[in-house]
Amino acid sequence: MPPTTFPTRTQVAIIGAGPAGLLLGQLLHKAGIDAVVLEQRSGDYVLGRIRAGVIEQTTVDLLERAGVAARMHAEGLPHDGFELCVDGQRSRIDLHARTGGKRVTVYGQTEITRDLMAARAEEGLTTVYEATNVEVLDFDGDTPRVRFQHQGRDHELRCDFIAGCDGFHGVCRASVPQSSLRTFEKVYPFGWLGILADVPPVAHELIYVRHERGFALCSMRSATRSRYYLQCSLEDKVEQWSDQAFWDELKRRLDPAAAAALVTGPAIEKSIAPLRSFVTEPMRFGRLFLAGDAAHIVPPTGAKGLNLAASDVQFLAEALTEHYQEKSAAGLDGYSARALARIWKAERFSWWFTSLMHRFPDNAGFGDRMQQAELDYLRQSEAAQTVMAENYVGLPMVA
Ligand code: RFL
Ligand code: PHB
Repeated sequence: MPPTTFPTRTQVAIIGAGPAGLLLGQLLHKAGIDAVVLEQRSGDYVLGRIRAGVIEQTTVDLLERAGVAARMHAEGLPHDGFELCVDGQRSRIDLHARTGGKRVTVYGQTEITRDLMAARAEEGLTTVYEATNVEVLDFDGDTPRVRFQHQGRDHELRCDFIAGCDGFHGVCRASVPQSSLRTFEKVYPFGWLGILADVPPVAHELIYVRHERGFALCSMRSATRSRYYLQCSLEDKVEQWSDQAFWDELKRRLDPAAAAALVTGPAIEKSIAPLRSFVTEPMRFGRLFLAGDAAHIVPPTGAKGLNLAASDVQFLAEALTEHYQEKSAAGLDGYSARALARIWKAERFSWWFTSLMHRFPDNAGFGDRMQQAELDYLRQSEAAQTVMAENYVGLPMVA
C-alpha cells in the first residue's frame, strides 16, 4: 500500500480528537477556516472511552450551530430536574422551575464524538488518527509547526495557529516553558468507580447520593442503558470489583425504594477515575491556544468538564474567525481571560458539590455535620436550590 499523504500546511493545527478538538474543527469549518486534527489514538479507542453524560443548554445550542445536533435532538433525554438522596431520603432540585425554564440534556460524550467524527468524514476533512510522537514547535514565533509520525513515517504540518485540545495528559501544555504557566490544583482523596450496563435506569432523573459509606450517582444513557458511579478508594483496582460487589454496594447507598427498584445486569464497561480540580493560567502562549481538559480539570460531580470544553472552543472559534475575517486580534488577545472567567465559576461549583456529597477520610466530626447542615438547608431553602440549579444548568456565556 502506498504511504498515506497528509497536508503539509493548514491554518489551524488541532491536537486531539476529543470533543474539544472535533468541535473546534467543525466550528472552524463552518467559518471557512481550514484545520487538520491530529489524534494519537485510533478512532475506535476514542469512542471506547465512556465519560460525560449531562449536556448544558449552551452546549446543545453550540452543537446545533455546528450542524451536528440532529441525533442528539432525536435520542437525547431532556431533564428538568435531578434528585439528591441524603442518608436514605430523597428530595428534588427542580431545574426548570428554579431557572425560569432551563433544563439539561442527557446524551453521552461518546455519541457527541461519533456525530462529530461522522460530520468530519462527510465533509472530507482531514483527521490523522494514530499520529504518534506529536511535537508542537515555534509557537512563540510567527510560523508554528507540528511534527508527528504516522505508520513509522515522519510528517510536518506548518500552520498559523496550534489549538491544544489534547486533554490533561497531552503534549501541548507540557511544551510551554514552566515559567510561563501558573497552575492551581486540588487532588481529592478518592475516585469514582463507574459502570455502564444495559439495564433500564433506576429512576427517570439522575440521583446524586450522599451516604455514610460514600457518594453514589445513578445516571443513564437511554431508556435501556444505565451509568452508575460509586465513590471508591484511590487504592482500589477495577479487577477487585465484581459486578455483584458493585450492585450490592450501590444498593446499600440508595434509599430503600430505589434499592428495590434497581435492575442489575452485566457491566459492559467498568473503570476508575481519580478526582481532581486543576487550572492553568494563561491559556495562550504566542500562537498556541489551550482548550478543554488540556487547560483545566473539574471533578465530575458537577458534570461540567465537557461543557467547559465546549465553551472554550466556542470562544476560540469566535476569536479565530475574528482574526481571519476582520483582521482583528482582539478576540485572540481576550481568549484566555474570557474562558477563565467561566472556568473558575465551574471549578467553584464542581468543588462545592464534590465537597458536599463525598465522604472525606478526615471529615468524621465537624466536617460531616457541616455537610448535613448544608444539605438540610438546601432541602428547605428555595434560594439555595436556585443557586444550585443556576450553576447546574450552566452559567451564561458572557461576551
Ligand atoms: P479529551 O476528551 O481528553 O480529549 C483529548 C484527546 O487528545 C488526545 N491526545 C493526543 N493527541 C495527539 N497527541 C498527543 N500527544 C495527545 N495526547 C492526548 C487524546 O487521545 C484524546 O482523544 O479532552 P477534551 O476534548 O478537552 O474533552 C474533555 C472531556 O472529555 C471531559 O472534560 C469530560 O469527559 C468530563 N466529564 C464530564 N463532563 C461533562 O460536561 N458532563 C459530565 O457528565 C461528565 N462526566 C466526565 C464525566 C469525565 C469522567 N472521567 C472519566 C474523567 C464522567 C467521568 C467519569
Ligand atoms: C454521567 O452520566 O456519566 C454523569 C452524569 C452526571 C455527572 C457525572 C457523570 O455529574
